[in-house]
Amino acid sequence: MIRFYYHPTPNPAKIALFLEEAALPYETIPVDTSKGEQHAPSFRAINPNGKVPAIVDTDGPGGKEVRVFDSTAILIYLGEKTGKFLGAPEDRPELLSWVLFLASGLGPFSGQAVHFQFAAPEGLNYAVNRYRREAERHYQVLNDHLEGRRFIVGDAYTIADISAWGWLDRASRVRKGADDPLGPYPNVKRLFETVEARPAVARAREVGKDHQFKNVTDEETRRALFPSNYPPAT
Ligand SMILES: N[C@@H](CCC(=O)N[C@@H](CS)C(=O)NCC(=O)O)C(=O)O
Repeated sequence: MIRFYYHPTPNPAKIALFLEEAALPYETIPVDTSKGEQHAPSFRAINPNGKVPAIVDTDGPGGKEVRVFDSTAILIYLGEKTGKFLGAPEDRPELLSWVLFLASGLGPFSGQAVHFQFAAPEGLNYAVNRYRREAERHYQVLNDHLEGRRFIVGDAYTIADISAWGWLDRASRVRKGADDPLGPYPNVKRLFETVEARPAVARAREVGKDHQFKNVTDEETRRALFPSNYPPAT
C-alpha cells in the first residue's frame, strides 16, 4: 500500500497520474498547504522539505516501509518499483536528462512565474519578466526537442511525459493573459493534448475531490506558503 500525501497542485498531480496509470493501490492523505499542514512535525518526518507530494510505501525495498519525497524522486522510484513508464533501457540517459530538465528547469521556473504574476506584490517587472521568459525558454527547448517526436523520450510514454503534464497543465497561469498559452509551442501543445486524452488523466483529476481544501488566500495562507517572507525577529 502506498500512502500518497496530496494537495491539488502541479507536483502532486504528476504522482496522481502515475498512480492511476500504473493502477497501484494507494490511499490519498490530504495535506492542506494553505493551512500550513506541510509544516506539522508528523509530515516533516515524511518530507523534511515540508512540501507535497510525498509518499510512504509500506512495501519498500526488502519489504520495509520507506518514505520518498519530491515528485521527480517519486516518479523514478515508482517507475523502478513497477517497471513501468521508464522507456527502453538504452534510452535511460535521455530519460534522466529530460526528467531532470523538467525537475530543475521547466517546473521551478513555471512555479516562480506563477508566483510573481499572481502572489507577489505588483510592480516587480524584472522578476515577472525573468521567470516568465525563462519558463517560456524552457517551453521552447522542449518544443524544439519534440519536433518529429510523439513523446519526450524514445517511442514510449514515460515519466518524462507524466512530469511535463503536471506543469503544462498550468500554462495559462505561467503565461498569464495569453489566449492560447501553448499555441506558440505546437509540439508541446500536441504532447499535452496526447497525455490529456489518456483515461488515467480523468481519474487523476478526481484525486482529492472528496476533501475540502482551503481555497481562500489570507494571512494564514501566505505565512504557510511563503514562510521565508516572515523571518523571525532578531
Ligand atoms: N521539487 C518539489 C517541489 C514541491 C512543491 O513545491 N510543492 C508545492 C505544491 S506544487 C508545495 O508543497 N507548496 C507548499 C509550500 O511550499 O509550502 C517537487 O517536485 O516535489
